[in-house]
Amino acid sequence: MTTQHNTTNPAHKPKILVARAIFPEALAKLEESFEVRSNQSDKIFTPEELQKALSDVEGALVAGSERIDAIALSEAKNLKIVANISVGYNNFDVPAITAAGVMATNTPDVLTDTTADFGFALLMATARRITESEHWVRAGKWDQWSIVNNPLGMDLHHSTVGIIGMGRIGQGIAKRALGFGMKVVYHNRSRLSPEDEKACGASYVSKEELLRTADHVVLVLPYTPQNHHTIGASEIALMKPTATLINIARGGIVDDLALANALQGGKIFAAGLDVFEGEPQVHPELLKCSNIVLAPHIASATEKTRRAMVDLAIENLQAALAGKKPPSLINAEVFQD
Ligand code: 8YV
Repeated sequence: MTTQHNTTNPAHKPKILVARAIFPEALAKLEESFEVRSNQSDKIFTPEELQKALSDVEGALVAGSERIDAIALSEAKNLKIVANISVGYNNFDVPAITAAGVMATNTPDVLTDTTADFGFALLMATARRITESEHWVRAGKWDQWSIVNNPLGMDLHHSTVGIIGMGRIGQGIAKRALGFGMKVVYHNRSRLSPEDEKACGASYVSKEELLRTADHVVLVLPYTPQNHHTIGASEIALMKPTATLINIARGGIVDDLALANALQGGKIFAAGLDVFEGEPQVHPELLKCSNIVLAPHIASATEKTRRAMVDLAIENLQAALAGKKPPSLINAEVFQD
């Protein structure tokens, strides 16, 4: 599955792993300085393959599909850095990586606006039933048009959006919502500064109040074991029957089966999902729902942003292997000047 890219003078080039396909120009740039083992076939490594692929490299570029934990690192005697091509790093067991003396990095900031754009797009598509409408057209049902028989949606303008997880991307969604005249409420582990709240036009509320009052609930919080099933049957029960739920955070933040049951039972109006429990699998009950918009984890997927993510991951890797502090180091305690 992997291909070895030999260089003219490998003795002077540290060995690195590129665990998923990246842009050819980025790979070529890496090959100038490193002996690159790359998985350009893009078939996701099994845990055994990953363990073996990490065993003799000094650096690795990985993505959310690679779980980096004590087992993956158990043979990695030369490894100095694992550079995630992703801002979220729930695929990293950070204490295990730190214990192995390995630097861990991610790709913050470069994807904030692109991801916030997508969150808003998914919200609009869900509230206005855009994919359902497309299916309606494709099924030749347009001639059944009537004032009351179209797929009727829910308004965004002048409605209330509730954002759970008010980091950079959550704040980006809030700012976009202001342009639609929406009221913004949010819930977060910690409250924003008064200046940041003002910039987002956002009011802090409890999670329960948010779920009870929001017309649209958008999830943008990081996945941690504490955040597992932040939204389950009892949280959905607090939501308005007319509400939409958008998950661009991580699979596991929502109990997907509970959501499917709620959508099928008309407990909420609709959902838009970019992330799933056990992705790339999608719960079969979700696939049965018509009042849902499904996307394959594409919130950061524009060419410009994916290139910027790869470039930042490479910058992190190059810095670490040159003995410098990577720009987005997660476990600073591992870095020694
Ligand atoms: C990635 C993401 O595309 O950055 C993140 O946290 O979820 C996406 O931008 C995905 O994780 C692949 O690594």
